[in-house]
Amino acid sequence: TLTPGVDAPTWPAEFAARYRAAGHWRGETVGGVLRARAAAHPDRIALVDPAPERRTWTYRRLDERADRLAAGFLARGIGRGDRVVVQLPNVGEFFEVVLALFRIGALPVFALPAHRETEVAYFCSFTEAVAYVVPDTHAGFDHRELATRVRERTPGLRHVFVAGDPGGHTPLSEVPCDPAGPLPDGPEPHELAFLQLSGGTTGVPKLIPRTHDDYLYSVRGSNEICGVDAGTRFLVALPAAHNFPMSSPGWLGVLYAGGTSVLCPTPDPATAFPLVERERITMTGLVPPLALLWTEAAAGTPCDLSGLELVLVGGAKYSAEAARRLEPALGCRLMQVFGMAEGLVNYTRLDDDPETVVTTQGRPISPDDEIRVVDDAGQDVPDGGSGHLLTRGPYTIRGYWRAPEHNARAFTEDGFYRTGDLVRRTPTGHLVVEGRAKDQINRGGEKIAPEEIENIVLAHPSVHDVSVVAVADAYLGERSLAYVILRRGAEPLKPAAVKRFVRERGVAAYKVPDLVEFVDAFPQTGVGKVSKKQLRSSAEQH
Ligand code: J2J
Repeated sequence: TLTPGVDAPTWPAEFAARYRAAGHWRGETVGGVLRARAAAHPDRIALVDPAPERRTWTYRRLDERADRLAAGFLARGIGRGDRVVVQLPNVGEFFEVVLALFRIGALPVFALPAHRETEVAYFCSFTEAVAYVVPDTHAGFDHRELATRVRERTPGLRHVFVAGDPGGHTPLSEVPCDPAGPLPDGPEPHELAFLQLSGGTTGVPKLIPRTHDDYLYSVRGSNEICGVDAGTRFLVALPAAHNFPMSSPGWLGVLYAGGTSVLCPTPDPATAFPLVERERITMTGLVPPLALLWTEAAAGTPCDLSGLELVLVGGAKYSAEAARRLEPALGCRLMQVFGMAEGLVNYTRLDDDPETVVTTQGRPISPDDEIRVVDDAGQDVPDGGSGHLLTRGPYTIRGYWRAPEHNARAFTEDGFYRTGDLVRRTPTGHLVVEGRAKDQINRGGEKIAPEEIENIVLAHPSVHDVSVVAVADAYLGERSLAYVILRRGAEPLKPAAVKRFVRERGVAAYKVPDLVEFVDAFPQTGVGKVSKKQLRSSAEQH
């Protein structure tokens, strides 16, 4: 399961050799990096979990905790190549667990705290996971009950570990043990480190296989661009399991540089601003709706935000008007980031002129990131024109995990990833995101695959057909609207009933349609297919 090229396509040998020769892939692993930092500066603070009472981890303690937890996982038969679905909020245990798994070469599968039964059961069965790690409760929701239901549906799942009160499951606190001897060899740098979730355009999310070599290159490159060093105090405001707060430059960048990550339980200004002051935060990453909230709340806050040096904003389009207001309001620098869990990450640069920072989404990390902007026929558009963004490079995957049919569509024959984003490239090589060709809704940075929700709504006995589309929203950028055609003779439904039906099927709350509208027919394309384009433009009248 760890052999690159077997469960997922990997880079052809000549590309791998080139990326090594260029010094991009340095033969490091995450477990090795933690070990090296713990040896170099054992007493520096790596991690702060401020709630409910403040806990800190030095580099030495984090390294030791990872070892003991790794030994405990091994003692329970979890080892190299095994998949473990990790669904933890921004708590210290998240770091202990994933660093222990990295160390033994077991693959975390990064679920988000918002995921529910339908998603988690799918991650567990599709990845043949042996274990699932949850908090007891989070944001008023009991994850132990969710774990019980997931376990009933997934016989292959051998363990459920709970951070906190375990209910009927195994307490995570019982897992760590003294390693009997040295731990067995960890993973090789070219092997998979974890499976990350794709935003998704299809009925089920695709899994993204990242290697230690490629991921650590993107992290190191991000650190250089963002100026992350041992003095950086980074606020993990977004869910730590998401690719953006993990690697752009994120908590992993901070760990790489020997700095300090501070976990933010929720990213609203009321929670985050006091932490920024108390923990002397220098850097954070936000999605555009949060950046708007922070910008608006800054004027009235009694909190001292003057330690903030840099705020990264990305995950969805950030309007130039909003971007212009951030620096004066927060008294720090803005950097736009346009990234994707599949790989390619673009940043504006600290020495870009202010107009470039507010009007573009940045340029790639690496000189070896290959960018193509093509028309519908796949032909390169002239410089400055808009088109589909294709990319290939030293930290962009060559295929999703166990998805050969989808890979044939999502990648070109010569290995370029079709991002589904529509962009324009400026003469300086900066990209401006102009739209999207993929069937996805970007709800303030949270991605929704309409097909996934349509499949759920279709299961309702009164529903004949459904189409889920994006509608513009001043705050979130986009919200979701479900156009529903009822069966002839069916009892009329209320929008709330459709929403409840989706929620009760067990999906993340952000995927429940914001709006539901009943129609007699969808606009048709020439070949009788539902025209999403027309639906979107009628949705724009809302
Ligand atoms: C417009 N669209 C954007 C931006 C992402 C850093 C930052 C973000 C992500 C992320 C990430 C955008 N403007 N600034 O992984 O490391 C949309 C695009 C893209 C998709 C990827 C990172 N930044 N997007 O958002 O895998 O459509 O990663 O293809 O969740 O988000 O989504 P995701």
